[in-house]
Amino acid sequence: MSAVVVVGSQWGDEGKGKVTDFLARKADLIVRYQGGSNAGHTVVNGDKKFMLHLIPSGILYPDKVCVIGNGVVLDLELLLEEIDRLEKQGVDTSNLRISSRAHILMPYHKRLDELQELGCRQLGTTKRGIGPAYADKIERVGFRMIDALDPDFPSRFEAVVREKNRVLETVYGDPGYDYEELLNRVQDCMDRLRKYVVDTSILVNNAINEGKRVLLEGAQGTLLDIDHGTYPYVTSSHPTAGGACVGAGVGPTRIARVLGVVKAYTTRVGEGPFPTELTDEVGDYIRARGAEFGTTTGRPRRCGWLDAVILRYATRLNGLTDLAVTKLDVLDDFDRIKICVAYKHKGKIIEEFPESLRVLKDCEPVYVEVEGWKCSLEGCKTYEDLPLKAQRYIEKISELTGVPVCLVAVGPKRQQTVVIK
Ligand code: 2SA
Ligand code: GDP
Ligand code: MG
Repeated sequence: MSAVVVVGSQWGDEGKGKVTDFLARKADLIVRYQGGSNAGHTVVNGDKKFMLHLIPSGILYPDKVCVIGNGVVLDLELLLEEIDRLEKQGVDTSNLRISSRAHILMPYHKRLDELQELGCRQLGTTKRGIGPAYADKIERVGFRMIDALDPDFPSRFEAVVREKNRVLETVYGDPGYDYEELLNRVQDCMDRLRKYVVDTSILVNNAINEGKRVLLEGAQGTLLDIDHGTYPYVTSSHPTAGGACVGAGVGPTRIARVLGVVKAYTTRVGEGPFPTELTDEVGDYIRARGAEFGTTTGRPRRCGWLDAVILRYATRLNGLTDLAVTKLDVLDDFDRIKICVAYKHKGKIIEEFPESLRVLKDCEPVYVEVEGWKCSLEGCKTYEDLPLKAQRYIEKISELTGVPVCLVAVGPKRQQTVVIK
């Protein structure tokens, strides 16, 4: 049994791309299990930087099979752009496999997302069509990859496009789509993509049965989960570990470990409450030092101190067995660093992450302070290389969550990763 889930423990952008790329060197198969081109996973190898949106972060290794699982919603044109961009950067993408059950994210999903964001919904989405695509999947009017290869596809598609046009015109005054043109766009993409399409659940389960090492890579993070996140300020999929089983087509008994990726502080893009947010110059400093801007949209990320209430919540929901702490180097210059250990709400101490957004919005963080290490971690290669105060910060995270830390990232590059034995 050798599948490991890599999951975001906060609001996304914890460095899952970097951690997955690092772990992928010892894996055989890497699977993305949910989300779509809203995700932005950055991998830095040498002096080359790769932004991945749909393709798993194992793709930089030519000998690894990279799978886009059934839980992903696929923007076909953006996927082809991503494949072309990687090939231009010298990355071999021939080991990519796409689930025949993955749903297609159509141009009208993006248009609807944009229009909804202009209206009453304003969640701060990436406008990549994610909500409307998952809504169609649940409403059972979506199209899977296998459906787009079926001879009946044109007629089914025509009926759906007609209905989408009716909604676009009547609700939003939008001209809608020419069906023939849209069909051609989808079919052109499918002509290029069909060679990658397989039943990926068979592939992944066979790999596990053969004792191969499988990584299941999440996108976004625990607090953006449609069920467990800060609803409605969430994405429309399940970034949590449970989503890995559904989105990759494997049973829970096949999961050996769940690795929570934890940024050494907290960030969030989009709207919604954020108890430890720093709207002052400290927050601005972290944003600048950590280059906290959206990988997909370029939006500035909101920044704040580490929040252990969130980490305990993520530990429970995902059944975390290990942690990877990233971006520790961003805190290099602080004299003192704060960690939120509980919330105070109307004079009462709260230790569990509240389900009511009204309560969460009014929660004040209760902080403990630790001393900063005040030196550069950039060149640290082993745990012993880390200054004692940095080691203490890592140990504090372990103590507050009850989960051991197995990796620490001290810079964006692959080699700037410390393994804790
Ligand atoms: P959506 O587009 O429907 O999934 O948006 C709903 C909420 O989910 C948030 N979300 C994200 N949060 C952090 N990172 C994401 N990926 C990009 C990145 C984001 C970017 O890597 O930086 O470039 O802006 C991501 N994707 C979705 C989103 O902000 C909404 O709060
Ligand atoms: P993901 O969505 O979880 O994969 O994270 P993103 O790629 O959106 O954002 C993380 C950013 O931090 C990327 O630009 C990474 O290159 C960068 N990064 C990852 N780990 C580290 C680290 O340890 N230190 C620094 N300084 N940057 C890091
Ligand atoms: Mg990201």
